[in-house]
Amino acid sequence: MDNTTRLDLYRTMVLIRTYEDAILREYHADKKPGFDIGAGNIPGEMHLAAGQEPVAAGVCAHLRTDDAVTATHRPHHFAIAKHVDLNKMTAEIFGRVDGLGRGRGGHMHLFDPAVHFSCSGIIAEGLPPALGMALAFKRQGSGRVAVAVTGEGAANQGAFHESLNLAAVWKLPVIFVVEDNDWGISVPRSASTSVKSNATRADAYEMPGERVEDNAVEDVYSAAERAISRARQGGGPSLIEVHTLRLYGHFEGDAQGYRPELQSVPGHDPIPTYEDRLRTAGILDDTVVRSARAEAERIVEDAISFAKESAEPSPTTCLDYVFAAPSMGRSN
Ligand SMILES: Cc1ncc(C[n+]2csc(CCOP(=O)(O)OP(=O)(O)O)c2C)c(N)n1
Repeated sequence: MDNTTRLDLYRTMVLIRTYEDAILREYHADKKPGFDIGAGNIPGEMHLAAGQEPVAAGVCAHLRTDDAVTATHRPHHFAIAKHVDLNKMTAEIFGRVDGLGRGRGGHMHLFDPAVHFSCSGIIAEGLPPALGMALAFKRQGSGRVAVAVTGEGAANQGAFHESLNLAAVWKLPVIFVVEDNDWGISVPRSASTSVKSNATRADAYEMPGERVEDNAVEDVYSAAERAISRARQGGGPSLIEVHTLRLYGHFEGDAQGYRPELQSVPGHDPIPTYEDRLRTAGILDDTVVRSARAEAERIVEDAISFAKESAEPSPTTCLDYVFAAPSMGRSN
């Protein structure tokens, strides 16, 4: 891997963390004094991906604009790494008219057709649509690929297994990316999952499966390179599981009393860890760190200002874009 790629990975991770921390501040700012989940500029649940940056940065570094990503209820890191329009994404999170979905979807429902990105609050929901897109890509002979992201909790759902099976049968250009952050809300992986590695499950469907153990962005990058180039060349699906780290709660407001290992988290934060590595290798110094952080701050501040300046949707438009059969709502 060349040094330009290493620095790009670092900058992507810094941008993601800067964004998540800014959303964290904005989310809590007007929910005081008591935590009121429905109050403020960003009402509703918020699932942040701080700590999981290596997964998105390492995978998306190989993607083209016309490749597709279907992400999860914890989508910001993949959206940023896939170059979703950050201004429109932030306006969507704030529920404003200039949002990707005109402010109707919120942070779990970000759709950006310009870069083929989507996500959903329904876990494992993104896998079947990724297969559909991959089938179209294969028929077009375009070399495009679809990446379907899921948490390790969602990897116990039927949709996950059905999707792996069909992708293997049809030899589709799809890459399943499992983010194993050890927890499905408050349920530890050991209480929900029969296998130590989802790579084993890939074996069962006779597709390559790889587990990256250490949340290291360069290892994710290498695993993704193998899987994505294989898919582009007609080799079919693969699975990559990354043992990653959810640095914050399942959702904002989660007290995490169930999670004793949190005390040891600072030593495992992937960004300072990577920063140290690059410093030791002589690739990064204080100047680069400062400029990466300043650039990220500028981009994120612009996005948040854009969102705040955008209007809230008018209540008179609340039924616009709602699809219903003509007879619905009629008594006859
Ligand atoms: C079909 C469905 N069942 C249950 C839920 C409620 N739910 C939201 S997140 C979550 C846990 C997801 O855990 P995991 O897949 O490991 O992802 P993580 O939150 O750790 O990123 C559950 C059960 C849901 N959104 N959709």
